[in-house]
Amino acid sequence: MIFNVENECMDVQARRKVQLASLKNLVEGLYARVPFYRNKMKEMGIQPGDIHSLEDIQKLPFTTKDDLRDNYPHGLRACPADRIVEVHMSSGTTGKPVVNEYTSKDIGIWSEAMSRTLAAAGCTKDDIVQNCYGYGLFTGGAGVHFGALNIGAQVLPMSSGNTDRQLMVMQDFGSTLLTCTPSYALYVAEEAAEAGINLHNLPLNKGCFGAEPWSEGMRKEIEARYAMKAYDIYGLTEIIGPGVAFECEAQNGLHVNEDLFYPEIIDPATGVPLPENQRGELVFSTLTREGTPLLRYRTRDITYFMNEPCTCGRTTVRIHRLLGRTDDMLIIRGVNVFPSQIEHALIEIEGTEPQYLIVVSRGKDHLDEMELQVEVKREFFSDEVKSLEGLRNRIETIMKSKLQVALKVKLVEPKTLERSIGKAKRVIDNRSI
Ligand code: DLL
Repeated sequence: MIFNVENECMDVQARRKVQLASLKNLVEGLYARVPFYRNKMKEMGIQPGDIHSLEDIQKLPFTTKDDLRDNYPHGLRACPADRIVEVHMSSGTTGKPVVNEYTSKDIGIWSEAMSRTLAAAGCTKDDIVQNCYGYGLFTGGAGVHFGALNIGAQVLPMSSGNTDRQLMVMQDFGSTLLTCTPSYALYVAEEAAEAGINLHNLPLNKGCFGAEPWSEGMRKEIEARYAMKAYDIYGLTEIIGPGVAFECEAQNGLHVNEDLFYPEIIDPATGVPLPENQRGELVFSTLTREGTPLLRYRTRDITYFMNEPCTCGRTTVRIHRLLGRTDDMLIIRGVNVFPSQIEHALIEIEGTEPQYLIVVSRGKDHLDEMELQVEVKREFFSDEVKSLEGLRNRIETIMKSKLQVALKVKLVEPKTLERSIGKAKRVIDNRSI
């Protein structure tokens, strides 16, 4: 189902006109209201009046995750504080999170973007949406919630975890649409099998999965276990949350909500935009946002544009399912984790050396597991077992609170982790998606 035929199926040239008008408006607003952007544009010798075509976007500055960190918490806000009605955050590269501040118009944009996303998976007002994305600072729970309400569907705001209860509700309330990370979907399916629940007999028939990389193989597995259609949905906190791009029934690339979020794919080394079918880094400008609008935000996600017309009738450009990242960000159970966050935290923990190795694997239950091997200072290592145990527990507790996801700590003797003469290898990722 197409939620907004007028916008999603608009003539491409007509859409470009709308995008250009929005881009000009965005640039004028940022120049007038956000000193960070005004200064950047002045440094580059550009004024809002210099934007005459969509191609002129190339004259404008990029925004990076570091820019967001440097302007934490409110430096990129483009409206008075009293117009902000909601805030979401996700992990930054160090201690400071990445912040998105929404006005009520922004929440409307998000609802629209997520309505299109859910509708493309077949969601109507008759659906019962079991929303197992986390509610809280994470955008997954709220994003699906707003979209489903806007469609008029019924939402079960489950949040993540507590799998027994998920299964109980799924059966007793007749959920028809499941939303969670793809790895959690597989875990729930496995628990169902263990509990003797035949998912094929339930009304559940579709799911919207994202927030972490997954493969065609994983899709097939989920579709078979649940007897459902599984759709890929993409988004990021900085831009809006989920709802940036989504699959339709063709399941062949993700349609970008490009009247709302203007996409570019650039060569990450040179910043030069790449043509269709060439892999590069995805960049977004928020065309209509008010709270924290962003210009040319570098997502560090790698994909390519698929421009050939889609059988569904939407005319929006598609991106291939995500192919990786340009940085070292890990996604553990849907939570973004940067090795640099771990490093930062370790430096402050007495008794440890700043030598560590992160080993990520996917457990038998399909959920991610993260082990942190940490070198212990020599004087600590000779200590009694009890104090080593204490150190291990302390690191696990600190990491859980800093990263928002649990890991297992393995303490190792000084000088046992391999040293490298070049770039240190801090992560071994044994997951095959
Ligand atoms: O993960 C928003 C979201 C919630 C998307 C629910 C989909 C469903 P962040 O926590 O800011 O936001 O993480 C954003 O997650 O830059 C990608 O690297 C990765 N990611 C998100 N969706 C997908 C996907 C949410 N479908 C980061 N496939 C992004 C692969 C994804 N990676």
